[in-house]
Amino acid sequence: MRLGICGWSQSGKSTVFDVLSGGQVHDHPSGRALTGVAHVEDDRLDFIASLFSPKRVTRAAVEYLDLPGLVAGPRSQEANPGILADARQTDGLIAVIRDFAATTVALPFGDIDPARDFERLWDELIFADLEMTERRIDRLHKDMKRPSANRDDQAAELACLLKVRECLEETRAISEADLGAAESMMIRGFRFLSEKPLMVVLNVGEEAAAKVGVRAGDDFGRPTVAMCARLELELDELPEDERGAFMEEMGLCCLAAGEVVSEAFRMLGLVTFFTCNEKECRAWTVPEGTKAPAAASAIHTDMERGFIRAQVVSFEDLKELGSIKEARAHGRLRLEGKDYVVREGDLIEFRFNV
Ligand SMILES: Nc1nc2c(ncn2[C@@H]2O[C@H](COP(=O)(O)OP(=O)(O)OP(=O)(O)O)[C@@H](O)[C@H]2O)c(=O)[nH]1
Ligand SMILES: [Mg+2]
Repeated sequence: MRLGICGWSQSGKSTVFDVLSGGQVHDHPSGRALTGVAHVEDDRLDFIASLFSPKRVTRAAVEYLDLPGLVAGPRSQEANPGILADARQTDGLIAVIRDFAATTVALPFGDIDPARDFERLWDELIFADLEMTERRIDRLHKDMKRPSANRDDQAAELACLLKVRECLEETRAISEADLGAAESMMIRGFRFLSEKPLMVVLNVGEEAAAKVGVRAGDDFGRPTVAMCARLELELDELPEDERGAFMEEMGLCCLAAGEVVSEAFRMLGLVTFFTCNEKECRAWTVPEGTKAPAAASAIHTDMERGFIRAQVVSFEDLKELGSIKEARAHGRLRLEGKDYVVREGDLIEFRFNV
């Protein structure tokens, strides 16, 4: 899974990136996108590992892309589509919106107004998509003037892109363009930005740090997590035994980084399941609705081909009963067939035959 971190310049994107990717990178080259991989902290995996004492614990991995800041003002329409081109190669976007008032950090629009900043960011995404659509429409018009063996395909693509353009011109997401299944397939290769799952990290100042966490009923109409990115980064750098006292001093009740990852998984429609034996305990992510054999193929394709059954226990049952043995004794260890849909938190042992 790959998530792009985007937003206006100086909104705190690189700081959020450092928090999410565990602060491994300290040098953010200006004007270039930077990639970092983070392993998702998960208490459930730690609990399961404590039961099996495996040699290795492997966490789910997320790749983050720290994008250069979008520019406001006259240069925006020429500069921003280029900056956003990298953002197309992601599965979803995290928009970092500034809500901290440091006088030393420049404000692209002169003042702090998260709702406006989000709206303008959305306009930039739409504009970049629109520009790409228009380029393709022009190309098709030109190509269609010449004889061609695939005229029908060209005409179908043109009709589809005209619908897309109409939608974008009204600053609506492409998902609202009312496209049929074949049309949706046709435009998949464009990797439109306004079609991607999008969430917001509201980067709040130190004085509002106590209010971090998930926000419902937000201003943005998107899943939103409030975070004081700079403070969380400072906390990451402290020895573990000093964190509690520092958090108390700053009035920080909890950390938001974990919430961002959970919200991102939710918005992408991903579920996490676990496998564990004496060798390795591991977290895997698959799209919601994945059936057991396809989940097994995430581990090894042979396991899908030779799939016989899945032995499943939910994390809640395992936690409550404390061991696989007790789960079995209470009938909570289920044997599921090839139509079983994997659920969030399942611990699965695949039985297969190759
Ligand atoms: N006071 C305060 N400063 C912050 C906070 N988050 C980020 N900053 C500061 O704001 C400045 C910009 O942060 P970056 O994370 O580099 O912002 P960016 O969005 O990556 O900037 P560009 O890549 O240049 O667009 C840095 O000096 C940060 O220390 C915050 O929550 N509070
Ligand atoms: Mg940056």
